[in-house]
Amino acid sequence: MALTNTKSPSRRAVVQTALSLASLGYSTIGYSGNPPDVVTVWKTPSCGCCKDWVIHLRKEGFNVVTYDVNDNAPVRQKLGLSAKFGSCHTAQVGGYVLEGHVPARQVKRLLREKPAAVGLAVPGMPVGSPGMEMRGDMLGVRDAYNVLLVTPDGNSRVYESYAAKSATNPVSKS
Ligand SMILES: [Cu+2]
Repeated sequence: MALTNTKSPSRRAVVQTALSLASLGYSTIGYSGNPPDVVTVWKTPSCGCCKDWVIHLRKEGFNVVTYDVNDNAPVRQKLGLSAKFGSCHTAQVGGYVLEGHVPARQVKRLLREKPAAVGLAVPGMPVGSPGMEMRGDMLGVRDAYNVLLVTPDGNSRVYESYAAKSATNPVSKS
């Protein structure tokens, strides 16, 4: 698709975005009936932090459908996301892929802004991300992490940065 030689750049950009979104449609994995606000999640049955992420999304108003799989890597691959972005669960919403503990706030922003992208990823499992909250002495602890916007060329850019936080209520031991 040529990006050059257009008389109306802004209009062309809108068309490009629409085409890119269409190419990322639900047909990629065979589910076609879900409205855009339904988040479909593939996770392993024993994954506790995956369940907690689903609870986070539901609290934030999303309808979530979950499927248990032995391994989410084949799903991730089928949805076109590189293993380098990999985490414990893979999801899809509105034609976008969500990988890992992506905060609901960025999912909502994604659906509002509708960028030409594969989706959002939080690689690994950062402590303190939604579903990865610590308890006890570690309550409130957060590792610094980035929410990545994965672009159609397979690269990514930072969509949101979360700074590290220390424990909110450290228990002193005497
Ligand atoms: Cu996890």
